[in-house]
Amino acid sequence: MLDKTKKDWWKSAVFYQVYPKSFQDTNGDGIGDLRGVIQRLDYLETLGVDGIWLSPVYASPQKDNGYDIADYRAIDPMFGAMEDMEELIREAEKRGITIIMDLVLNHTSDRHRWFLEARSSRDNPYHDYYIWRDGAPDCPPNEMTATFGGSAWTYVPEIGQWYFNQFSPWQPDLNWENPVVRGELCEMIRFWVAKGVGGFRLDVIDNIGKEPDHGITCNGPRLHEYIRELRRRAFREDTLVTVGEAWSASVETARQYADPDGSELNMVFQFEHMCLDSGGEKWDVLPLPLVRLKKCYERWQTGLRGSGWNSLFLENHDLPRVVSRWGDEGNWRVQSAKMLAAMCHGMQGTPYIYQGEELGMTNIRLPIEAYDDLEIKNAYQELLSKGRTPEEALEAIYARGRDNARTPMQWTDGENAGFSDGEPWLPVNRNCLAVNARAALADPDSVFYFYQRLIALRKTYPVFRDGAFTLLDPEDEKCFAYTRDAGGEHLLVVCNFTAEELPEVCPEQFRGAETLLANYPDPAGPLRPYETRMLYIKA
Ligand code: TEU
Ligand code: CA
Repeated sequence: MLDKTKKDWWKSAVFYQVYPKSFQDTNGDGIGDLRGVIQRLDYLETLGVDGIWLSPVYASPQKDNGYDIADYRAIDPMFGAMEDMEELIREAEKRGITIIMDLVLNHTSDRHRWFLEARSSRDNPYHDYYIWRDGAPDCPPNEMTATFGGSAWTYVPEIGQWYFNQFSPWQPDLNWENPVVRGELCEMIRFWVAKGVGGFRLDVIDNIGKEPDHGITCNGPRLHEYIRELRRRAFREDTLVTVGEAWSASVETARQYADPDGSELNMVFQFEHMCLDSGGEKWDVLPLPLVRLKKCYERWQTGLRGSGWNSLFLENHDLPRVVSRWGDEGNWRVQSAKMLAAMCHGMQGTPYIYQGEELGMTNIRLPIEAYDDLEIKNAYQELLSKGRTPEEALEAIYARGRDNARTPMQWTDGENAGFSDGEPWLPVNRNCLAVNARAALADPDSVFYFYQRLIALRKTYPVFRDGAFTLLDPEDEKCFAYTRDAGGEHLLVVCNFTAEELPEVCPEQFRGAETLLANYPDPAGPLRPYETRMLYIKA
């Protein structure tokens, strides 16, 4: 177990993301709940993770599955009660698992009491909690568009003003320029710290310094000032984990967010590696350019060394399943899931496993009516209006839609995959007959045990945390190989990204080295389809 009283404990940790709506239902309403998370803590302890990043469980109308919060200090009845949350924190702690809550500070729900007050009159004390501009009903303040479709401005006829909503009209942006808002949010964070929460994942934190009049959303001029204020006032304890989600982060800005001087956050959660297989927008699906991926990782690995800290991940609740995306879910599901895991977990940073990733869960293909996500529904219409056929639009959604990651967790091969006794809110993937936790736990060669081993390795060999990264054969389009070196320890990670046999990659130094982990028996000679090897020597 990690010593979590140590300041940088999260550098040796592995986190697991729970998307509670899809994890485990315990009362038959088809929706996962907090008691379900409690029930599955033993499973997570077996996997070996040190913490759970829990997607939002706050009171919410669920327009964006809880990323639209109506009350930051209440648990949504759909997920349970405050007592369940407190029990989860306690029970997790007993198993060495820290609970990290999701903080959505950029916007609230349009049902939040602050917003209901704010929109009721221009003189209301809460009015200035949000961002308002005067204007005529047919003419929004500017052309900015919302992430989930339509204008970024919504008109409220009663007061003759527009409010700013970067994501959707149900998610009005908070006015961070108002110090009272910042104070409220800091107090709210302290409420959760007092309950024993061990840290926070900060949703779209790069957006809080926005300046809509200048079309600025990310990286606004006061962004880092606000984050430093949060650190001073809300994240007071050095041992709290803080993770900033920032789609816009570059290596340079990441050094600010995750400055080792501790003035802002512990680590960034950035997506550059997740955007390389798209064209102009996320629905433009391209094959993975492996050479670009390798160079992207190299830039981040070397660029943050000693001057920042990164998150390592291949999935979350907004992304498709990686085995379907970069692996081969049909022919080489198990091998490619393990290869991708080794590629990711061999690097410097803090790994995050998204629920079901440790089983090699795959994407799903549903009829358009069966999807729930507001982004998918909107994107489908937009793709059609841009001239794509319904088939083409659906293909893009099959490849990139967020509901790929949100199908119920596959626990067993039984009814509804053991997720629920009722009708699940989103269909279960039919491959649960083969892909499920019970089967994985019974099979020593499963993807699950490969992840378990990766987590254990990170705790055993300091080189995983500290080693300097060197990319081998940068121009090789099929194989991704790198080394890590620190304190006399040397690690080699080799990953065949194809179903072809490739020549062996083994620098002289690693001849005769110990194999820490591999996804085929007898790991030597040419690389078999999606083969991965982790070799280790200590001088
Ligand atoms: O996501 C940030 C974000 O920018 C996403 O909208 C992202 O662009 C999109 O999912 C890519 O398809 C965070 C949360 O992770 C996401 O679930 C929320 O919908 C969003 O913020 C708004 O809170
Ligand atoms: Ca339930």
